[in-house]
Amino acid sequence: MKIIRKKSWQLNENIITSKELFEKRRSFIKLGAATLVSSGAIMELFANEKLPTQTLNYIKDKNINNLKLNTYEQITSHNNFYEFTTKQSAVKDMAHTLKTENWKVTIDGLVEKPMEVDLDDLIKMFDIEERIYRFRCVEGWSMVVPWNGFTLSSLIKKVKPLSNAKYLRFETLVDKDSFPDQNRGVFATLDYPYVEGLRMDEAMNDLSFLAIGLYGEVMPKQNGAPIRLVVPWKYGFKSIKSIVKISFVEKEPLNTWQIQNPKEYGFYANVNPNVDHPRWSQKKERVLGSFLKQNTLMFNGYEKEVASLYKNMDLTKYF
Ligand SMILES: Nc1nc2c(c(=O)[nH]1)N[C@H]1C(S)=C(S)[C@@H](COP(=O)(O)O)O[C@H]1N2
Ligand SMILES: [Mo]
Repeated sequence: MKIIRKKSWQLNENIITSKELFEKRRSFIKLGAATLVSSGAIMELFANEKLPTQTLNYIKDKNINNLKLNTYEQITSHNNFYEFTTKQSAVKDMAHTLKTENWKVTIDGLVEKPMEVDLDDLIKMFDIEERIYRFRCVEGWSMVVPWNGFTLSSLIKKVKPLSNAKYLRFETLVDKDSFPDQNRGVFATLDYPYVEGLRMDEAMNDLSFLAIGLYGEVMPKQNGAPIRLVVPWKYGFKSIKSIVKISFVEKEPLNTWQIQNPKEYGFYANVNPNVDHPRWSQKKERVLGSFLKQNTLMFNGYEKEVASLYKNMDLTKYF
């Protein structure tokens, strides 16, 4: 029986994948029930089979706002991930081609301690917590997700930015074997890599989060495995998936959607019901799984936490 090597961010139990359990169980059934009940280890094996297995160990969010969570099924079946396809319902079944083994993250630019680090080692540096956040896509749909991960600020403190580091720039993996749209040359939907950015004070805000899982499970591929950004007061496109590089820079980076269509998308992309998208209203949103629309909240409901970041800015100009 193969037992996966324990990582500090996993439960202190022997974790056995469901496939291995299934095969073990089948061979035990062949042996017969008498042999089965005699062993404590086997009973443990069955106890472990309660699926889905929770693989992450984390500090729970108290959910003081009483947000109603979307289901795992909803969160993992309606996705924007253009590296696969622009069809939200199709990402789920295509995402298996994303190769997340031996994932490395490069942290470079204006920092005292640049590094290229294995994701497993990076994760070990931080306490994993749960964050239950609203998530609002610029297209007008939304959801509530229990993410697992660590604050971006805790990572920033580790690498010690230099005083001239004013922005962070993030990049998604480029790999033609992982992502079919990157294999389409001039017919690709976007210029890759997908790029996003944050101002230093935005990145240091306690809400800015690097997620490695959701619902206590490692990040599903369609949601941006193995590590993605979550910035809950901004439109979803800021929350870049499958990150391989974080660079500390002096100038405001150009993000993918600004490059793609600067009249419609800017750098800030704060959720704002009072500033319409040029082609549609942003006043309302449809929560995944609901029939009726609900009002969109200023800064997606995080006004208290982030409004001060923008106090002297004209939010119709810096959209
Ligand atoms: N690399 C990459 N990151 C991305 C995207 C993408 O196409 N590629 N789409 C963005 C958009 S528009 C949204 S709404 C969210 C969707 O995240 P979800 O699929 O987990 O809901 O991911 C964002 N991050
Ligand atoms: Mo989006």
